[in-house]
Amino acid sequence: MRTTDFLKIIPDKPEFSGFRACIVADTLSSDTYTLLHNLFSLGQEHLFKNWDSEGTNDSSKQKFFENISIADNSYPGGLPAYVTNARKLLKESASGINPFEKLIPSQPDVVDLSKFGTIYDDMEKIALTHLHKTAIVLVAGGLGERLGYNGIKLDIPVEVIENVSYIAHYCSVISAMEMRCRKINPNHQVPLVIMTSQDTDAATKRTLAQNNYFGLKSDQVIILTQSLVPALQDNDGKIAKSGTYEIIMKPHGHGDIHLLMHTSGTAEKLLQKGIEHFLFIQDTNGQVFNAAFAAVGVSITHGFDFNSIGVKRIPGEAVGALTKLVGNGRETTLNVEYNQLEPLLRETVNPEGDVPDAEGFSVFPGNINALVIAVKPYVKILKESQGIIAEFVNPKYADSSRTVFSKPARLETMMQDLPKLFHSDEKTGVTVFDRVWCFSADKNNVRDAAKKFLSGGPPESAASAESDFYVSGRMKCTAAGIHAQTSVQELILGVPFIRGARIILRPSFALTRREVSDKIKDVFVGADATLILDGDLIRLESVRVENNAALIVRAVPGADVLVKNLSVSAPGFVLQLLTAKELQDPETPEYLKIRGYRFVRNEGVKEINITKPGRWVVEADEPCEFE
Ligand code: UGB
Repeated sequence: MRTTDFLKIIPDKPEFSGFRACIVADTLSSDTYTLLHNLFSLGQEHLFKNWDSEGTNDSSKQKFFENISIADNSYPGGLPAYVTNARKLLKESASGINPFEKLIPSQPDVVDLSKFGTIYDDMEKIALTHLHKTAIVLVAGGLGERLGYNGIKLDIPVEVIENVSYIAHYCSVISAMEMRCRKINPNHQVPLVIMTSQDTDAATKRTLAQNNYFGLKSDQVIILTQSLVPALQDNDGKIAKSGTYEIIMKPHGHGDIHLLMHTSGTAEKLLQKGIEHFLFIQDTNGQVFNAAFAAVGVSITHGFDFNSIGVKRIPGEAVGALTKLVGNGRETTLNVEYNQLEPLLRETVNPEGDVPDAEGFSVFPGNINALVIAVKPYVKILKESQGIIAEFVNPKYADSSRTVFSKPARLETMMQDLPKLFHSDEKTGVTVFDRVWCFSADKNNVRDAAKKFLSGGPPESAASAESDFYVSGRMKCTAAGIHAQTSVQELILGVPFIRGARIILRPSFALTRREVSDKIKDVFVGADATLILDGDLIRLESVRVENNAALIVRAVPGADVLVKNLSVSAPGFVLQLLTAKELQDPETPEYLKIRGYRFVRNEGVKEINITKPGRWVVEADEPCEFE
């Protein structure tokens, strides 16, 4: 378009004179002209009001064009598509259209794996044969500000005995998966896709590089970065500004993962490479892999194209509810956000809303955003939707006229909403696990966590996540016949921490519940004792780790280590509360402050490190190699 033609669409009003002058004198690229033309056609001329003439604030103008071009390029169909989608959704919202109109909610059908047993083990066994067809997708665009941690949440330690971070833990699971794939393909790499955001991208890349990708190869880690979307100031979808040259940008939500899996071609590429299931996980859930493999087994046996790992949920809890919705000629199981569930239930099936059962739980399991998605139908849905999954808008209206916003809104999307685009031949399912076994996130700072605990909800803080991490370690061992003692619950800064045996079975040692029982016989771990096992060929027979003592066994791949007839009793790791001074002290690491304690290592920690492959027996102090 020529400048003279373009000028015709800019209103000939004083408030646009600066912009007109700027355009005449400028040498904008043809892409920018197209974008400008689109913005004017979309009624976004307010963006150019009161611009200075050429020569004044030119760098701000330049920045404006850069930002708006990024927003245009990041969204399939560009800003015209974004604004068109926004107008439709804003209109529906303003007219109070109920997204659940004519839908009747009921308890979803679930596969119940909340108890261990043969079926549980069978599901894990099936998943083990499928590891080479599984890839991990980690959404990590959120910052840790809400929990008082000024860094990426992936860097927070899951536990502070050995300070293993969430990302290190997840990568060690991937290495362990690869180890088990070696029989099929010695060079197999399990793909890891990480979604970052502007807030987390640089720090995530830095942490990976500084730690040599935690043992993975850099080319198996695919990083996709989500962009912000323009905020909207009114029902007409006008893009909101915060100054003459700044547009307000806001996060689009974790559903962006689907957009990026599509636009980057990652989903399609991994399908071509033989990946059949994606396992979607969040940034801070240390227990997710306890359940994830059994869930993959369920997806395979039940033919689920979308399988949500579900947990028992307390009515009103801020966790999405997995709900069967029947109506409009269809029956689907979807995530209904907790704030939508209550009115939906009241209007349809129960005027009392979401009521607790005899055990205090809702009949609608909680969605923890741990999802198993079959890749083939996924790629099909992505192509159909361009990766834009069930966007919604949630404007805060200034009054009942629903015409004025009290603050700018934006379109949002959630990863768990993918089944909203499913056809009748795609199958969704829910697999319910014991909550502590599969989910304990780190989302809240100590003060908020203590409040949540007081009001009867899960605290979801660093301390409760670590406490639950150990609880799940004890569950794993108890199910394998090990005596793992539990002790009292103590409140640390108002957050519950359950004392008991701290058993950390690194993924290298066991990925499935069955692997634990195959490797450990006649073992006792006392309250406040610590047992850490790291190595795929370690076995324990007749071992006692007395109260407060600690035993760590590490072995390199190929080291077949039998630890037997061993008893450890000297004090190992001791939990020490931070003092009020330490809590205030800028020198105290934030990852400790968000917990309120540290573990102090004593000399009595018994550590067995086998650094050479071979067959080893450890009975007394010295490891002994034989054969
Ligand atoms: N995340 C991103 O990667 N990008 C984003 O733009 C936003 C988040 P939150 P949320 O499991 O407890 C969800 O913020 O959205 C990542 C469900 O809606 O912790 O409040 C972020 O880094 C809810 O139904 O969760 O709530 C993190 O890894 C319930 O299931 C992940 O997305 C709840 O999660 C989740 O982000 C839950």
